[in-house]
Amino acid sequence: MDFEYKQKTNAERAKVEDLFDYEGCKVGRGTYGHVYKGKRKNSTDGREYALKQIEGTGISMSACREIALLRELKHPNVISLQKVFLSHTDRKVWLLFDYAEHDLWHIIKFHRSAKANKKQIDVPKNMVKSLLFQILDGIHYLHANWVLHRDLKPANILVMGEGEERGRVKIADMGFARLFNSPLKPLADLDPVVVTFWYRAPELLLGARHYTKAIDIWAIGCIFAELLTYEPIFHCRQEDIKTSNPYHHDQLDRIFNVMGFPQDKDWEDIRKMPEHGTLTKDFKRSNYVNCNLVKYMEKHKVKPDSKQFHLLQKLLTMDPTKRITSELAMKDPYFLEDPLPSQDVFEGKNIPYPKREFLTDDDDDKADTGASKAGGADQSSGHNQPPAKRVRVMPPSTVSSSMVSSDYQHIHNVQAQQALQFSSSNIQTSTSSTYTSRF
Ligand code: 0SQ
Repeated sequence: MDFEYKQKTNAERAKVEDLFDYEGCKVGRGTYGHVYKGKRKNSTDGREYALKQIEGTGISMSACREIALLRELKHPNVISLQKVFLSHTDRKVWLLFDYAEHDLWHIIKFHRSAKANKKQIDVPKNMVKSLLFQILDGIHYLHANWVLHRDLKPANILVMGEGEERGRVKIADMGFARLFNSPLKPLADLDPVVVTFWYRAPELLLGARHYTKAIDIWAIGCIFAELLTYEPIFHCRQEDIKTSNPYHHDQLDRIFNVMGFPQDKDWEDIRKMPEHGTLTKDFKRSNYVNCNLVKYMEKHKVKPDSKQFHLLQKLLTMDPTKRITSELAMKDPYFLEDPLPSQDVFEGKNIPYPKREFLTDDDDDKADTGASKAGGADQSSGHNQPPAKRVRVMPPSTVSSSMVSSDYQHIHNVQAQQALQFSSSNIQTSTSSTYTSRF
């Protein structure tokens, strides 16, 4: 390439380190990369940004996919990609997002500790309703555009702090799921990592071969229950995953202990599930006769005749074909009853949750042993996220053998390549069309 032209484009190219202050402000680290809280240099507006430095170098397949996907999406309740920076000196890819100070993992943890310490925290009256409505709104948008999340859990539900979008939910994916982009892909060749299946739908645990919208809806039901009780509804001992088998006996046992064992009439096609044979061999219906969601929620002071309980039941329906859709859930009587959901989930009240802590390199090392301070094992609560062994620091992340259908995956890979080759309005570079080959 023409040397002068290269010099000119190099000089013109905006560099993340020239535009943002972020040194010493790492707020997250995981297999997906590092996330920093940053502010624009030479700006007095005080606006905060999240800068994600993608793990590895160059435009990897997953970087490609993330950029291609996010640049197509625009919804107030879905994380929004502002810009991409390609750093030519170290071949790093940086993604710029608006900064979300909170997430449901930290919010729930805060309330659980307060409850354990008998500390009274005032929660805005309709906060749970507003959170749920906005989660459904974001997921409805994704589902309408045939994007499945595949790893919904409290750590992936961000909430904006003070600022223009105060108290607004942003659905994100902080990472990991896409490392394993098929539920059938063997995990056996990986280091054993401790993972949670708390948000996994029963059909996945019984060997369902494809991710579906209904699987995301089950996870939303789990999150809703956790917001109402501050306890993960399907809490289960975490396992060291050494096998690709989707069947997890203890996790299914926990689901049946809360929900009861499904009647044949409630889930007719359960017989067609790949792991149905194992299920009938391992489980006895009679062990769960006294188990049901009414009892479980009553124990947690949620009335079975309330609208919130009825919606929870529709979200946590065992048969995926009978589970409510996001569209119908948003029209549920729960959301029509006073108090109505609001845009600012904090309703203008004081936000009691602490800001994210900055991580040090020391914390990075500790992440390898699960002793991180930012979202690592929460020893006090007894509801730890997995002691992260090379899994995550903050927020905690789980391994989820996730996927969309393989067709979708393929389309996305092709689109991702094309998008990066022929784009792009928001990729901060002057010679974008040649980046994939040269970077
Ligand atoms: O939140 C992110 N940083 N990324 C993100 C958000 C989402 C949806 C909420 C739209 C599903 N997906 N991703 C994403 C993360 C990693 C990869 C490789 C691809 C997409």
